[in-house]
Amino acid sequence: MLEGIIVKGYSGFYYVQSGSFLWECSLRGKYRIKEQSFLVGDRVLIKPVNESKAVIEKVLPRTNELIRPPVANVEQVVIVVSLADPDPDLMLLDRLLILAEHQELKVLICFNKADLVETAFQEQHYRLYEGIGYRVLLTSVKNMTGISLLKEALRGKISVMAGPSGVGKSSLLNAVQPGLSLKTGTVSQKTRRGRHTTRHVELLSLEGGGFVADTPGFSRLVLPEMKREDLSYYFPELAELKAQCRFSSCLHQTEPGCAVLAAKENNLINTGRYEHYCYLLNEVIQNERRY
Ligand SMILES: Nc1nc2c(ncn2[C@@H]2O[C@H](COP(=O)(O)OP(=O)(O)O)[C@@H](O)[C@H]2O)c(=O)[nH]1
Ligand SMILES: [Mg+2]
Ligand SMILES: [Zn+2]
Repeated sequence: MLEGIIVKGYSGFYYVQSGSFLWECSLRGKYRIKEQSFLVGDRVLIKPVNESKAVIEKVLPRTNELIRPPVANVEQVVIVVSLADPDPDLMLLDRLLILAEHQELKVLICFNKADLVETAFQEQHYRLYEGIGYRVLLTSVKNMTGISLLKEALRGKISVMAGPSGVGKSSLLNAVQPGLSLKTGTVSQKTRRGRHTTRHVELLSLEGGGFVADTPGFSRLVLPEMKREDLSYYFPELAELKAQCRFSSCLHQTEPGCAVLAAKENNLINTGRYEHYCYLLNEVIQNERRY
């Protein structure tokens, strides 16, 4: 038997990558009967029946399971933010960071289209998120900036791309591996809803080992269920200060003895990040009523 990874499912077959070979697989009878759901990303044991076809004999335990896109065993999310065209949406970035942390995924932030903006603007973004402790790359598909670092970061893992349409997710992957030939489009072409949506999730196999899904991750942006006191744990720079607040239930709004407010006064934390925290706190409080 061979071990491999399901890279796509298509009209009743599963395609399993094992080493450099792609097997067209059907399911063993017992799996068909149980209607066990298989996901792209599942590690499986297959038994070849001829030189190109095989049967899936066993699914190995999953480490996790993303819903959007439906992929198993995802280790990393690459959040792509364009520095221009479209303008960086840091509110969306901060939201995606929470969703990724909640799923316990490794995060890599790519500030893309660096070629379109001044160095100072690039560095401002880089320093802010790097300073908080995230892994950050400045990339440009046009100048090939940061592409080899991105390639390195994708190696050997199952990753998903996240970020809105038009930021350059597909372009970055094409730059990492030109053979992928993913469709890319101009921003204006993309505003037509559904134009580039793919129904089948596919994991792209990378030359150096590893897989990546170009299907945008986290298309549903609802924050995970949590208590209002817990939101600041998702903001590392606030989480660090929380223990110094007078009240353990401090929400860092107007409470006396709040270490976060003190740090804000002294410009030790970024105002934009703090504002996003306040905005999202409101959302968490609204959601509490629903659960
Ligand atoms: N100037 C510049 N344009 C880029 C860069 N990356 C992507 N683009 C352009 O941005 C548009 C959207 O790219 P695409 O990869 O389709 O974005 P996606 O929707 O996130 O997959 C395309 O016209 C790309 O050529 C970059 O680094 N610099
Ligand atoms: Mg794309
Ligand atoms: Zn506080």
